[in-house]
Amino acid sequence: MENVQRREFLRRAGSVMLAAGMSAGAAQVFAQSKIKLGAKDALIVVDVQNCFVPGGSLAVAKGDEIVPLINTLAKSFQNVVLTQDWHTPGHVSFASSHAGKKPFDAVKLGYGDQILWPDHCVQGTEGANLHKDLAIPTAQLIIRKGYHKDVDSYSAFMEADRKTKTGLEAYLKARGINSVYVCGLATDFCVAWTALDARKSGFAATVIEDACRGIDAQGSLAAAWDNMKKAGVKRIQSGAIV
Ligand code: VGL
Ligand code: ZN
Repeated sequence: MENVQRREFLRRAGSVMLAAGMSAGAAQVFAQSKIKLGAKDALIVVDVQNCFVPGGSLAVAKGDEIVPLINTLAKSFQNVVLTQDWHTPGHVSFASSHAGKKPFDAVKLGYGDQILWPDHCVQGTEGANLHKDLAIPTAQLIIRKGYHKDVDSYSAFMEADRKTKTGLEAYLKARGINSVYVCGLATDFCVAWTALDARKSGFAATVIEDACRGIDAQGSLAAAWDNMKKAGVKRIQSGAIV
């Protein structure tokens, strides 16, 4: 390029950048800046259990893919809580507990509509164990949920009767935590309900989308994102953190 042409090119490139509201330097900083995490933030790793990964009884497609990413994410947090779906044998959420019903049918229970699932995450079984590659030695609390035989609990905060608390809210508040980041399985059930209840309890809530996988039964994934958006749940990718 000749000098005059070159100067003209640079002048135009510069005005494009200014039109976008950024200097070249600012654009670079913007691309690289990560969310600042501290003592008031917690990562909640939802239900990364054998039953929910390929080979399990309620397998979420590609559910195993998120395990290494979650291990990496956890290193950025001072506070990490793990959850385990932890059902009794013959749990009310199992299709096998309802004569004539099959998995993914819906029934009306005392507390509302319940989707019926294959038997999964029965207390003390291999299927209920955390995935063997989940490696988060710094995790401070494992909260179990869904252990009342007649009540399900997708949410890590509140059972499906919408009255019975798991204790997670009080635990987090007692520790001065005001913002939770949620990842794990499944996006449209336990992750979404946990994030929604976090908002109801007054926490800032963010779902790390690529560190989750969904079940997506009858449009449930799109509906979950819609509900979360309306409730003020933020949606980010892991690159905003790591
Ligand atoms: C879940 C269905 C039934 C979940 C748990 O972890 O998302 N989904 N139980
Ligand atoms: Zn369950």
